[in-house]
Amino acid sequence: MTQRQDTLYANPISELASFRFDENVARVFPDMIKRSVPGYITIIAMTGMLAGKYARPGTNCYDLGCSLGASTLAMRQNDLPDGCRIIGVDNSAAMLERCRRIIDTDSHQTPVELLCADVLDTRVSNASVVVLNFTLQFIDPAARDQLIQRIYTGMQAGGIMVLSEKVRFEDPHLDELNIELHHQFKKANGYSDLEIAQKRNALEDIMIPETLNRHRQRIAAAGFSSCDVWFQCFNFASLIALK
Ligand code: GEK
Repeated sequence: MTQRQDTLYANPISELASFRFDENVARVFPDMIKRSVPGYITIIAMTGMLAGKYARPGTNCYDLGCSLGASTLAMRQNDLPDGCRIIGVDNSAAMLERCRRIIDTDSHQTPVELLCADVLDTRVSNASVVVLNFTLQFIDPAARDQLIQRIYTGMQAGGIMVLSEKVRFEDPHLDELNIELHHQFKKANGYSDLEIAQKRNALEDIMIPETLNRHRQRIAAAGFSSCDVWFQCFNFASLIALK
């Protein structure tokens, strides 16, 4: 599938609507996420490696908010044990339709099931691996505790959850600094000041980052036995939590 450049916010938009994961976004998504999220490539590749280590025979590996299936493919390409099944979930039909076509071009063996559904309505069961790569930040904060609790309940002992997020810093000075560094990262990747500002405004009400402490506290409250950050670049971090 051809990869197109993200120019969605390149021209001035008089009435800026909230960001939506529609066909326009799905079409440019690989370029958008690589140029916008520091460490994205590393996080996806290591998600696959972690799944290779923690997936158990006969269990489910979930990719919640799978978009075009980058984490699903990274897991699948790590030769998961016999009887494993990957379940990718996304509530954007445009994303999922493209995801299906991409997965169809991959010849690895692990079965992949793709569900067009809200992760808040998705049953998690018999899971040895659960991945939320940059998805929780789009979920209503009031629903996040319960989602993580349900994930924990649906996991096997010894299983792993990978949670990657844009984060906020408690110290306002550090928060500002990291926002600025992230914008510099985007500029270095070819986004203009206008593109950065318009995208930021479009995301304002639908992407709500939390502090690492808030994530840690929620993960501990759900019952996970341990949790820590394994990757961070500026205000983007990835945590692993073990049941
Ligand atoms: C990757 N993990 O490439 N239910 C299901 N899906 C949702 C929901 C929801 N309630 N809310 C948002 N999404 C991917 C990247 S992108 C991150 C994930 C980003 C989906 C939404 O449709 C989108 O595809 C994805 O979560 C977030 O590693 O764009 O910054």
